[in-house]
Amino acid sequence: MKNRGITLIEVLIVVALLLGGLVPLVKMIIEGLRGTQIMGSITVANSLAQSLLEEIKQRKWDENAPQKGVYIPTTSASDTLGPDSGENQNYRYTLDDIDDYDDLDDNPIKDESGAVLTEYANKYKRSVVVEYVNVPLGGTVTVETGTKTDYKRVKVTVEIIGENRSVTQSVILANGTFY
Ligand SMILES: [Ca+2]
Ligand SMILES: [Ca+2]
Repeated sequence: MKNRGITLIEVLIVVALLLGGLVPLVKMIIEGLRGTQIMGSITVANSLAQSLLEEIKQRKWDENAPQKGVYIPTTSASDTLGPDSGENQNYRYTLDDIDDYDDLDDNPIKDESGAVLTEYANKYKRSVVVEYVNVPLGGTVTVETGTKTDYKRVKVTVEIIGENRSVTQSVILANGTFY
């Protein structure tokens, strides 16, 4: 029997089948890579949030506290949240208590000395909110706007620029607690 070889139609069918299988495969790979990239940026954002939170936890609870972890009555806590005289959020080494970080807008992201961390510039930005909260036993934490309480909540948000995503980490720190 004569070997008739492969016809053009057959070749085209094989090519079409290959392409048909390739397109979803390539799509899957691209989506996978994109997913990995998003997971990567969320991991970085979380570590940027974590490191700032750790830095803040090194500060004393209040401007009027003599040192970290020393109890002071609520009445003598400073009246306003935010940096105090001579302190500058662009140079975070000047911040000595946790609420000095309130309203911090860390964009571009900087280290404590104020040096821009270029690897994160235009990719991430950090912001902080510090507020007095009520922490009732077994109840829900509520924000206290009227007066001072013995609890400050520190919330660090890291936004991934261009991805419309952000991560937030927070901690509640109590007056006089060793942490
Ligand atoms: Ca201060
Ligand atoms: Ca302060």
